[in-house]
Amino acid sequence: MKGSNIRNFVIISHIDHGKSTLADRFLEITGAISPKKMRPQFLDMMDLERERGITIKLKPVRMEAEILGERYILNLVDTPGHVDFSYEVSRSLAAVEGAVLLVDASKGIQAQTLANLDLAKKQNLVIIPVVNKIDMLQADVEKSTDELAQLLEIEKSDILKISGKLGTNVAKVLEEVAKKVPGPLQENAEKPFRALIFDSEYDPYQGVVAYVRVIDGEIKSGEKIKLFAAKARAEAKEVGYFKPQMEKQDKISAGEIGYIATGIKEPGLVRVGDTIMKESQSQGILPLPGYREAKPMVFASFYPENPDDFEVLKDALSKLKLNDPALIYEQETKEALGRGFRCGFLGTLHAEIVSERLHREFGLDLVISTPSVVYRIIDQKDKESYIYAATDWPDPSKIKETYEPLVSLEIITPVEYIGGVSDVLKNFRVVYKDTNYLSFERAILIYEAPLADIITNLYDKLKGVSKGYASMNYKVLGYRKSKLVKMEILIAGGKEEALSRIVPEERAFQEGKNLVTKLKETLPSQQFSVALQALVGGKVIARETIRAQRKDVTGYLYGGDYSRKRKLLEKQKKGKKLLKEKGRVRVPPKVFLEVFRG
Ligand SMILES: Nc1nc2c(ncn2[C@@H]2O[C@H](COP(=O)(O)OP(=O)(O)OP(=O)(O)O)[C@@H](O)[C@H]2O)c(=O)[nH]1
Ligand SMILES: [Mg+2]
Repeated sequence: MKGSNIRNFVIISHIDHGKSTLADRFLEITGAISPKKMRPQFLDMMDLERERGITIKLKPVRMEAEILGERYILNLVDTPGHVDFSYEVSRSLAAVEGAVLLVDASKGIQAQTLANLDLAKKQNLVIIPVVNKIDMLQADVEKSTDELAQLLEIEKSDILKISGKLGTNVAKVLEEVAKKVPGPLQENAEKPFRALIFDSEYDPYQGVVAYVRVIDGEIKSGEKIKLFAAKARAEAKEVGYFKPQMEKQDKISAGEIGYIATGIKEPGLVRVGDTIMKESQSQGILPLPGYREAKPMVFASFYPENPDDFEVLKDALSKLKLNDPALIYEQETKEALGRGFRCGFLGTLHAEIVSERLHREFGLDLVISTPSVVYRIIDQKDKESYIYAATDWPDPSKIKETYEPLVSLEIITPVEYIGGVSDVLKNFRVVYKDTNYLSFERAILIYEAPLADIITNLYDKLKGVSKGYASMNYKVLGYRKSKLVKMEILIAGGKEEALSRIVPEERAFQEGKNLVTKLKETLPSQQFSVALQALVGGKVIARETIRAQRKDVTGYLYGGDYSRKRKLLEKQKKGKKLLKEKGRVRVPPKVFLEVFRG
């Protein structure tokens, strides 16, 4: 039973602890990327990732290096740190044998350090603990090393101290990977071909391209394949490695990470977690374990601004899902909005990224309903139903009881910020439960909270009061009875169904006021004044007015020309009349998510 010289590993950490930067150094050391082509966070290739400075997609790359006198093939998967993209992490973990666990020495252990470590342990991965950013002025290397040693129950001397930015000790990380991460068993090369799909994307020429970890056997370009769960047959039109760009090979073999272009044009047939086999060897072959499906926490409906784009949206969602399997969607029709899709996301950043990708990659402008959690309702006839969008909220006279999802919220913070964190939480409906300590200086505060409260802007607020040190994680506990009402928004007298939301009754006034104020700030002003109203049960609970932009209409005309001026004012009047007839001000797509963020 000899292990091969292949090492498959991921880098995991809390957001921003330096995974992609460390990957840069690996790419340099191994010569995978030439110095001329290098740029910071090289593997963050999407424009959105570069603009926001965060990783959104997992990214595999194959490198080769001589380490301690031996030649190794290193298959690295860089993962995102933001909690909304944790499904990318869990899929990556199933494709590898080891994980480099990074901790930023200026921040210490944070919430997703713990969450991602848990995921890696469940997969029985070898963990290589590393304290990063030791070059920083604010770094407390000793403290971070202590915390990590305690957490993993290991000696402090087993923890590497590096600077991914400067390259300090980075080569040692690769040595540890070579020494400690087991190589895939060579005997698997003799078995019938099996590969796990851990990601995919759509290519207009190649069809669906499956990202795979080959478990057994090998496959060559041109061979016939079978997808186990989908029961689909196809041909491996091309196979190859990620360098990190796709590079064609004659074959890919047991233990390796690579891709198989399937030529399949129907996106739904290729699912992550499915097993690819060879058609000629599929008799009696068992599928690989696959993944748990992602469990969406937040729902929002997407409607094309132009109803004619419905089919484009449908096609776009199916292609995007290949590359973002945490996204789920289902067709729906609403009287006020037309045909669209109810979409499920892992969090609000995920919702935002999906809408942005639909816009950038598929040219779609969308009306997006206010993201919402799933509510449970018992009606007067004792019938239970689940509500995914405020638009589906029944008439109050039909409702007997309302319930909302409750979570256990864990906030990790240095003790000096406990006061600030508590102040922030006063504005949220949380109940304090317990405090644990990671070390003398760092506490884990545990609360119970409604999911709806924590998915909006709690995270940003915590960051704000703690200089970025506090972090949070949550687990859904179940449903809790709660008095909830539907709030509706009228813009210039017209109901804007997509902006309706469910709010706790005791907070309706405050929420109404916040919402119309936010709308006033974000809606572009019109040539006429626009009334903004929030209603609960048909009663106005808050109002604001966006003043007309009257001056602007004629402002650019110099003095005298009265007739032209009059014409413009006439036009303005017409606008007002049109508005009265249509009863609608156009809400630009961006406003929906901006208003939600609060
Ligand atoms: N001083 C210093 N800064 C670093 C180091 N490593 C990373 N950074 C900085 O930390 C920030 C985040 O780095 P990334 O490599 O994008 O972090 P990441 O873990 O990949 O982030 P996500 O993928 O979004 O979770 C960037 O501004 C980096 O320049 C380091 O060793 N020293
Ligand atoms: Mg990254």
